Amino acid sequence: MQSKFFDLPDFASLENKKKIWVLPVPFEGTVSYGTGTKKGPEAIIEASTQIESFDPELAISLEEYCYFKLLPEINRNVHGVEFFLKDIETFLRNNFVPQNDFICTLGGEHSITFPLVKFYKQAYKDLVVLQIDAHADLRNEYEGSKYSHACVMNRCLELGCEIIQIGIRSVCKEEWNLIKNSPRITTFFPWENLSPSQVAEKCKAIISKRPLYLTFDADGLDPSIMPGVGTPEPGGISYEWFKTFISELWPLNLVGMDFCELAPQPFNVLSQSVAAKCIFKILTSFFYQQKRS
Ligand SMILES: [Mn+2]
Repeated sequence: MQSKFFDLPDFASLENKKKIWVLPVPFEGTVSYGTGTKKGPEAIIEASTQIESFDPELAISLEEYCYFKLLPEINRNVHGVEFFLKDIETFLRNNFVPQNDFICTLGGEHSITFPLVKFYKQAYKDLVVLQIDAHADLRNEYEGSKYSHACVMNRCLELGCEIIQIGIRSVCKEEWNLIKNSPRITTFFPWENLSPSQVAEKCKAIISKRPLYLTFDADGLDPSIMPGVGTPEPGGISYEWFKTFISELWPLNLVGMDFCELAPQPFNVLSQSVAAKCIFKILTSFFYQQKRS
C-alpha cells in the first residue's frame, strides 16, 4: 500500500499546519448487495497520489495548510459488526482526542461512521452530522442487526445528533416517516430541484456555529461518475453540483470526516479518482475559508 496521502510529505516543515490523520478501515461485514468495499481505502489512497495538490480554482495548495499521517488500517478479525465497531471505538478513545485530532476515515462500509460520530459527540455535545448518500440509512434494524450500514444514521440520531442528508433518493416507508416526524433530521431530496448554492445556504443556517462531522457515502454521487459502489442508484449528485455545494458551505467548524462504500471496479480507476478528488475539494475549500478569515 502507498505510504502517503496525496503524495505529500507526512510531516510539517513549518508549524501551524493542520495534521490530518488518515484512517483506513477496509471493513465489509454487513454489505447487502455488491461487494468489494474492503478494497476501497487502498484504492482511494493510491488514486490520491495521482491528483495535483494545487487547486487552481482557489489558487491554494494542500501542503500549504496541512499534512497527512497515514495510520495502519483497522481490520480486525472479529465476529459480528457490533464487536468490530466497539473495537474502533476503543481504538479512537485510546489514541486520539476529539478536540484536537482531525481524522479522515476511509471505508469500508458505512456502518463504521457510528463509532466516529460517537467519538466526536463525546466532546461536542451539539455535533451536527452532514451525510451525503443515496440511501437514508435510517432503518432501526436491518437483516437482524441494528449496526448494519442501513441503520448507521439511526444510531447517530440516537446519540442525539442533528442530521442533514443530501443526495438521498432511496428511502423505505419507515425511514420516510422518521424523516417527516423527526425535528432533528433535514433531508434534501433531488426532486426538490434546489441549486447547490440554495442547499449550502440552508445547511449553513441549520448548522450555524455548531461543530460538523461530514460522512460521505460514495453512492450519493451519480453512478455515471461513481460506478464503483455496491448499491448504485441513478439520479445522484454530479461532480459540478457537489463542487459548488462544498465551496459555498463555509465557514464551518469541520471536526472530522469519512468517505465510505467505495468498491473499486476491475480495470477502471474512475471511482477512486473521483473519491480522492471529492476529498481534495472538501479539504481545499475548508482551508480556503481560513485564508479568507
Ligand atoms: Mn450509506
